[in-house]
Amino acid sequence: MIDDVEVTRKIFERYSREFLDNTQVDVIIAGAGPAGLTAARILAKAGKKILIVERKLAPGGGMWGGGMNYPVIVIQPESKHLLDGINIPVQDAGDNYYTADSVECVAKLLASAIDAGAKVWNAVTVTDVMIRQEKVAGVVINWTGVDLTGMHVDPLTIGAKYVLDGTGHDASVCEVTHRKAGKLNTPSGGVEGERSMWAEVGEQTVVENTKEIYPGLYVIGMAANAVMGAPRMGPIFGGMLLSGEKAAREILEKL
Ligand code: 48F
Repeated sequence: MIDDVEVTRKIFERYSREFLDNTQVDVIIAGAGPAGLTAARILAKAGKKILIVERKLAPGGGMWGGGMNYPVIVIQPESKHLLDGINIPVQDAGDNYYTADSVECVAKLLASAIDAGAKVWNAVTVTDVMIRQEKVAGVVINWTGVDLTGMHVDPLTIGAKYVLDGTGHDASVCEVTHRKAGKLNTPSGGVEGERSMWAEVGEQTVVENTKEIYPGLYVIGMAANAVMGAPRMGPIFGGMLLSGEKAAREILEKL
């Protein structure tokens, strides 16, 4: 026999237990794109408590659609280990280009992060940061539905030793930190804004620009180029994976 009210109770009991368990974590990652999921996997595998907060219902960010919705991505040889390591078949396309199935990439990046112990909250938006002693010490969250409709509902706060802005082109955690807390570690002190497509430069700078952009706040993936005024790069994803890996390794040394 299935009792509909019991179904409700089971969902709420488990969710509230898990919610409470994640109110203070080692690292919060805003955005479940390829950069955020890669960072989550490496950090969680090292035993850290990781919470990913994803605005949309489906994690995966801009990776699902490959290039113009042809579900294939291109990566460079130096990032291949990050797909090989989670059993994603990568094809040698010649001339130092490799390709992978974009849907398979999202599925396995997500599954491997969860298997490593990372928790994903979907349909939840990071709307602000918590600052203590001039350091980002957590994020402010609300249901995406509330955020989109603009209902006047006050948010909740989750604490973390480090926060990663993996929100892609929006760089929204950096933007709100700049607006409310002060200068970022960028040439102007603000969000410089991304430049037009140039894959060769963008793929290099996305790794260089992955850094602690404000005390306690790292910027990763496309957000790193958006913040630092560097180009976008379209459906080549090696830099996103390497950016997530770089941030995770740096944070592991500090935790
Ligand atoms: O955009 P996205 O995939 O970021 P990424 O990991 O990868 C970029 C590539 O997909 C592509 C590219 C490759 O060359 O340029 O764009 O840097 O994923 C970002 C995720 O963050 C979520 C958003 O829904 C997406 O899934 N997101 C954005 N703002 C917020 C957020 C927010 N305020 N709170 C929570 N999630």
